Amino acid sequence: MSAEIISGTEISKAIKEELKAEVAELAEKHGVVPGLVTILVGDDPASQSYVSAKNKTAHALGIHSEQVTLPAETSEEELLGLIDKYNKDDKINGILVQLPLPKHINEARVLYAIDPDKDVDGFHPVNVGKMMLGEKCFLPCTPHGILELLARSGVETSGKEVVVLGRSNIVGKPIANLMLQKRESGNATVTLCHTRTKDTDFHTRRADILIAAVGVPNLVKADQVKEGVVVIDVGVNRVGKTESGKAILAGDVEFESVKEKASKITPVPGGVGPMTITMLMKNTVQAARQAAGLE
Ligand code: L34
Repeated sequence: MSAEIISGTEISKAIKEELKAEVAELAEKHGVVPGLVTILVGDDPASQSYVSAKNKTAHALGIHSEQVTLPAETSEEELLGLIDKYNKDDKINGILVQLPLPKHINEARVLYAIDPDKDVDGFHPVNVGKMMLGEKCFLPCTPHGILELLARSGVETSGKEVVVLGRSNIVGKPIANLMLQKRESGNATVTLCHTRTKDTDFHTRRADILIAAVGVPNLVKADQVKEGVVVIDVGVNRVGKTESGKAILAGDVEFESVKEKASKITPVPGGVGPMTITMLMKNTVQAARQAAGLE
C-alpha cells in the first residue's frame, strides 16, 4: 500500500482562496487593508526565498506588504528602532522578523520588542503564554499549518498517539502543546522526543501520527514507523544543488520508503512549507480585524 499524499500546496490554495475573499470583503465593507512587514537581516539564501514568497503571497491576496532587507552587520539597536517604528505604524498589522538572526543580535530581545497585537508569528511570550492556556491568540505559523493540514485531510487526532521529534520553540514545543489541548486537531496523547531521549525508535514505532521537526535529512526510516502511520514532515533540508543551481530539498523523513508503510504523508517540498506561509497570511488578516475592532 502506498500512502495518500497530503498536499500542502493544494490545501494552501484552498485557504488562500478563502483569505482572498475575506480581504476583499474587509476592504469593501470596512475600508480595511491588512498590512504586513517582513524584516530580513543578512543574506541567507533560504531565508531570502521564504521572505520573498511571503511578500508575493501577501500581494496576491490583496494584503499590503513591505519588505525590509538589512545587511548582516545591522546592530541590535537599529533593528529594535525599526520594530518600534512599525509598532506605531497604523498601516502595519503584522511584523515578522525572519529567523535565524545573525549571532550578534539577541533573538529574544528582538522578539519581545514586537507589539503582541502585531506578532503574527506568535513568538512573543504573551502569545506563547496564551497559546499554552488555550486562549485566543496568534498561533505560530508552522504548527498552525500542521493543525490545518490534519483537519483538512480528515485525520482524526482525538485519543491518538502523537509523537513529535524535535523540541524547538518554533515547531516542536508549540505543536506538542496544541495537540494535547481540547481543540480541533487536538485531544491527542503526545510524546515529545529530543536528542536526549533514550529510545526514540520505541516511541516512533507506536506513533499513530508522527511529526518530524529536527532538521536532519532522511532521519526517519521505514523500520522506525508502524503500518498505517500518518506522517507530517516539517524538515526542509537543503541537501545539494541541481546543475542549474536550484536547491535540492529533503525532509526529515525518508519519503520513498516511509510512504509505502504510512496511510498518509506530507511531501517535501509541497507539504508543511507552503502552509507556514499561508498561515502567516491568516494571522495577518486576523490582526487587521482585531485592530479594526471587528472581533
Ligand atoms: N520569524 N522565521 C520566522 N517565522 C517563520 O515562520 C519562519 N519559518 C522557518 C524559518 N524562519 C522563520 C519559515 O518561514 C521556516 N519557514 C519556512 C517557510 C516556507 C517554507 C519553508 C520554511 C517553504 O515554502 N518551503 C517550500 C520550499 C521552498 C524552497 O524551495 O526553498 C516547501 O515546499 O516546503
